[in-house]
Amino acid sequence: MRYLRTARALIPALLLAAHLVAAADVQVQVHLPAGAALKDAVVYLTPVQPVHYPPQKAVIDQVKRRFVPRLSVIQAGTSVDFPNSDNVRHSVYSFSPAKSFTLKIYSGRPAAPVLFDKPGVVVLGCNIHDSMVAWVLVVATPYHTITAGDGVARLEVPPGDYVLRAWHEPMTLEQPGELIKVAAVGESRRVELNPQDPQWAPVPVMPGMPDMPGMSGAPQ
Ligand SMILES: [Cu+2]
Repeated sequence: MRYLRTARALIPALLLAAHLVAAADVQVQVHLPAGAALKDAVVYLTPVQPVHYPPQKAVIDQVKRRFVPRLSVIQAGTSVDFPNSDNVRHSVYSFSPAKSFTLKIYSGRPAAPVLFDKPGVVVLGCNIHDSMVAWVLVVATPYHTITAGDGVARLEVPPGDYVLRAWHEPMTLEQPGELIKVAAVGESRRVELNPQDPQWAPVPVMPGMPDMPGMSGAPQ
C-alpha cells in the first residue's frame, strides 16, 4: 500500500515534469522592411499535424462607441459575445468571407454569441456608427499571440513542425507562412511584414451598407 501511495503522490510531479519538458519557447520578432519593430501584429504557429483544441469563448465589448478590444485573435470554433456597454444602441456586422453576420440593433447583451468557425480575416463594423471598426483574425491553432511594443511575440508550444505566420491589420489575407521545426530548446525567428505587399491592400470597411437615418448615436 505504501508503494501505491508513493506512486500516487508522484503522478502529479511526473505530469508536471512532462509538461515542462513538452513546452518549447518560440520567440518571434515582427518588423517592417526598414527594420522597425511592429506592435500589435498577430503571430501564430499552426501545427503541421493538426491538434485537437477545445472550443473557446471570447468577448468583444462596445464601449464609448468603440469595439474593445479593437484587435482579437481567436482559434476557429470560438464563440464570441458582443455585449453593449454603451447607453446607445449598436448593430454589429461583418461581410468578411470567413464570417458574415449581422446583429440587429440592440442594447445590453445580444441573445446569442456568434460562432467563428472558419479561419480568416474578419472586419467588424457597426451599422449605426461608421467610425467603429474591429479586426478579428481567426486561426486554426491554439498557439497564437500579439506582439508588444518591441515587436516581439513569445509562444510556448510542444516541439514539432509548424507553419509560422504573422499578420497585421489591414492585411486582407494570411501569409503563406514559413515551415519551421521547433526543437525542445526553442526557436528564435524574425518575420517581415511589408505594407507594399498586395495582401496589405486597404479594405472597404463599410462595403455598401445603407445608412440608417435618425439612428446616429441618439440615446436609446
Ligand atoms: Cu454602433
